Amino acid sequence: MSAHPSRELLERLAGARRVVAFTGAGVSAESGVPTFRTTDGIWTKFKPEELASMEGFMRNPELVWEWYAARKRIMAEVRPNPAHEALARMQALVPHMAVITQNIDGLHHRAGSTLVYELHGSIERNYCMRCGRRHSNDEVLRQTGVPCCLGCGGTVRPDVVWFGEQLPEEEWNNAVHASGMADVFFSVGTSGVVYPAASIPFIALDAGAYIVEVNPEPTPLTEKVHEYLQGPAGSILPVIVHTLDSRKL
Ligand code: BJW
Repeated sequence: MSAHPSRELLERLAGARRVVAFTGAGVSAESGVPTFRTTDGIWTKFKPEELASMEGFMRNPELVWEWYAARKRIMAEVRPNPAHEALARMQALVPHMAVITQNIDGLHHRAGSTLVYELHGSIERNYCMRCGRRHSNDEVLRQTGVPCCLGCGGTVRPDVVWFGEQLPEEEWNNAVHASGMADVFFSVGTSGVVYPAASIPFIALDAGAYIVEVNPEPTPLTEKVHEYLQGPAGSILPVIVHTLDSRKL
């Protein structure tokens, strides 16, 4: 195990036609966005079924909205970190690059990645549970408590995927397709325990991709990968991109 990319990885990247990066909360940790399952993660303080499920929302919508309003404010302030920036730069160095993210923070887009599949929705969107009308964060944060639809008065919820809910079909199908086509596949900053997203690296593995994991801690995927780069994504990914870039000069 190492924090430095192998010669094989660099050669495979230099020859790759399609590269995929699959990311989780760890890629945004160095931007100041809390992760879920690390020792100081969100789920050590809150129960997932209370905050990220329809049952929890129906039981206590005020509590769920209080949590999302706070996270919306945090995520509006944070900036992409060197890991997001490295992935955005990587797309200029390979013929085709897709980012598949479980994160709702929009930081890959903000760093400049252009092909991003958001499997768990977006903190920037909200919709009415009765009529489907979309509401901006400004519109919901201006209201106190549980926001109401400006059209029909129904209850508005964040456009994110809670436990027990299906992932957005088009994003999921695109992610599966991209993973099955990848020559090199990075799994970055995810504990790999939430399904169906956690099956994405295995689709790439079964299709013959070279699998690289970047994470300070091992995960259920670690023993299956071709290369495990142990450490923070904000240190490891820039080194890979810099080395790849200097080889192309
Ligand atoms: C760093 C780092 C640094 C730190 N650099 N790395 C058994 C029982 C009950 C349910 C199930 C079950 N088996 C399967 C299920 C279903 C369930 C599930 O998987 N549960 C498991 C937890 C057991 N899945 C679902 O319910 C999904 N839907 C579904 O299955 O639908 C089926 C269906 C079919 C037909 C009809 C209807 C339904 C939906 C899952 C939705 C997950 N939603 C959340 C919240 C999103 C909204 C929000 O954020 O508010 O998504 S939960 C949360 O976990 C969030 C994340 O995207 C997701 C994954 O977490 P992630 O990204 O991996 O973060 P962490 O914190 O776990 O890991 C961070 C990692 O980073 C760590 O490894 C660190 O080491 C590392 N790290 N610093 C690099 N600097």
